[in-house]
Amino acid sequence: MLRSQSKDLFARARKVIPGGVNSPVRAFKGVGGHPIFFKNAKGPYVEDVDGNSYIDYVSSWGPMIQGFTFQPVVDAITAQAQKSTSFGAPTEVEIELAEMIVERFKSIEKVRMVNSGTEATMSAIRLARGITGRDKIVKFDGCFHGHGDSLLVKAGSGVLTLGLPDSPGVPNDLAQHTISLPFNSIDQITQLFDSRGGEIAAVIVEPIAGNMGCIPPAEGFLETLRKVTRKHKALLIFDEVMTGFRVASAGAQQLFSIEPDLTTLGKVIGAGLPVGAFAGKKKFMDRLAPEGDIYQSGTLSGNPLAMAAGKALINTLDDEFYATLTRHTDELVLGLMKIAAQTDIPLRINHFCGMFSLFFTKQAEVTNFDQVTQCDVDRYRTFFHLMLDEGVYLAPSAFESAFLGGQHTSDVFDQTLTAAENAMRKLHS
Ligand code: KE4
Repeated sequence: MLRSQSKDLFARARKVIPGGVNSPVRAFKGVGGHPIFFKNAKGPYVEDVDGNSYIDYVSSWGPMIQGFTFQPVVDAITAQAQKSTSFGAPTEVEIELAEMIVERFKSIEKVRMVNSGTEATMSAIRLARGITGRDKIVKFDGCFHGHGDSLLVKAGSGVLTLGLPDSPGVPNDLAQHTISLPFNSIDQITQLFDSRGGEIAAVIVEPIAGNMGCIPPAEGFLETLRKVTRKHKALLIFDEVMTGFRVASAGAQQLFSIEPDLTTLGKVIGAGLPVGAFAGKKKFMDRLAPEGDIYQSGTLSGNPLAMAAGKALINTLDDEFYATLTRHTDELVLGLMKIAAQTDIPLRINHFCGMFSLFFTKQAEVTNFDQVTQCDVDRYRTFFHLMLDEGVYLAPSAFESAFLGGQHTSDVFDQTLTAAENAMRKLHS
């Protein structure tokens, strides 16, 4: 496939945008080559500036769970734009989206909207520190919670892709308050709380890790986090920016029946417009200004366009939608595993409703960061480009999850599996 216009645009972009992109993972550093510039998308398909069409499994990193240019979302944005894009004052649509979230998440009584997942997690951390009067936070290696200073420690996603153990610019005085443990390390989290529980404000976790590839929680891991945080009066924060409204209507906390103290959301709740949210019980959320003394704010927080878009999208995400998406995800994963077996390619796939990750490895399972780093990233890189040339757009990094949604129907899977068959045959040769 010719992608000369993307290449030219990338050269032009690099003159005025750092690295030619507005977010590092888009730069293809994880897979080599230059990024693809898109101009159009519909349903499960995206079209690049050279006129090439691809089946998309990036889903704008999660929001497009009903596919691109989903008409109810387009109509909602268009209608709202006619009334104004923003007021800087309260609107009814903000209440409506907050009510939808409260209705679905048992652990949530109040919601504060922000403009990104990063804002959501950094605000949740400040809230937890303010409530407990403690400074230490615990995260897990390979989990990514956005680029807030306290959380850029052994992070996943783009940080992992670029091999940046931590980022310069984060003061040591701050980084020292972040403790990062191996994901799924039940013993280590128990020992940490037994020895230093009284210092810890919060544990923040992706309940299903999606930023080192998709890694499920080990049996008892989330339950242990819930137990030790409750015992030592620290807050448990589920970062469901990726899993919220994706793996189930009420995210991973619904799948695993765990009630965190705070939840962060993003992606799907904005339907592709900039939105994040942090939420929890009244007793925690009412500590936020102007009700309480812990400050957080945002000029465009609760932006009516984004609220209208999120509401229109979430309105279509009912139980039947998730049952179908679960079935479709299983169908695609089974098909890919069959092809790998037929072509004798060692492949593991971790998956949940609407998301999956490919690990090229002979390891029996991939359940933590160390095992992720032992996977064949070069083979992923080659597979990515082979699939691209077959018209399938996967995540441009081995340390990301792939996403599918309501528009990925069986005929789309047939096209995908044919592409995978061709790619894996070439991979093997
Ligand atoms: P944003 O600030 O990018 O909206 O959200 C940060 C964030 C927080 N928590 C989780 C679990 C996340 O996955 C993310 C962002 N996800 C990445 C993709 N893995 C965003 C893509 C990018 O960085 O460009």
